Amino acid sequence: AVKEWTYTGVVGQSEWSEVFPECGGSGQSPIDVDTSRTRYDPSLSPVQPLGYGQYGREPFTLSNNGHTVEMPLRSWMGVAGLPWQFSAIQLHLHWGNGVGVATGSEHTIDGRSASAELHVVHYNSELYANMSEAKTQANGLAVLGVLIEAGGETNQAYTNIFNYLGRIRHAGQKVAIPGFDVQTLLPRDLNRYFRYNGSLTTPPCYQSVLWTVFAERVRISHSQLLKLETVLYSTKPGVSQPTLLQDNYRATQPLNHRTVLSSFI
Ligand code: SG4
Ligand code: ZN
Repeated sequence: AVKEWTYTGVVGQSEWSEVFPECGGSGQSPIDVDTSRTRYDPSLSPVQPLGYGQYGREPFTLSNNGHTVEMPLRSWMGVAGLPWQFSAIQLHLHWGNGVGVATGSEHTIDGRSASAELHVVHYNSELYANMSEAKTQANGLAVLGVLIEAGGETNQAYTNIFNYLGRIRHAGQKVAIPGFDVQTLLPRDLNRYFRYNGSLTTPPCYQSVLWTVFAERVRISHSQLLKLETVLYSTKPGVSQPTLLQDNYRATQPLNHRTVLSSFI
């Protein structure tokens, strides 16, 4: 059976490791990237999304899984510029609660949070047959992380997702949405990023992820952020007290023995 977990409450994140031992490991994610301690690695080449723009006529499926809004990607989408070939699996977001200070991202840079964070999850298709085989293995997964700030104009790329959040307000709901160029969700500059070995940021917290966190942030408008933060519920349809799906980000974890590499000076 799948064990349940939440971000707060009885089995909140400080208790994850009691049920999911890997969550107490020494190489966990997310982390704070302390830019005074990153190491420039000239061998880190630009990240190259493969086929993100070839969405064709096929719709994507957007779902509320109770922990996030998630969108499976096509099997032929992938990413190059990493030490192995990785195939895309899905993307999802993390965010805050619409009140007070700008929190919501999982990674922080020099102690500062962004308002939200996009994750594009890939598996190592050179070494492993599929996602379930890869997700427990070192370098089995590669996640691209994009910090999202609020302010300014409507971001049309994110509208492709946010327009449909009202159709999947409750956990377990799905909606088909028109295909769009997934690369438009990423920052323009894919040359500058931080790279480190970490984990899934949710249980079971497998330490299998080669993380790429882009230095450039993307912007969405304040009203787009507010929509993301207030439209979805973590509860199933029909419950008497629906709970908003908010603050679905994990606290930063100790870096311990690890070094964060940067692709730029
Ligand atoms: C979200 O909960 C996704 O819905 C999960 O996807 C994902 O787990 C999990 O986040 C952890 O991913 O990039 N934040 S993260 O480290 O991709 C996996 C599913 O459960 C295994 C399908
Ligand atoms: Zn994530």
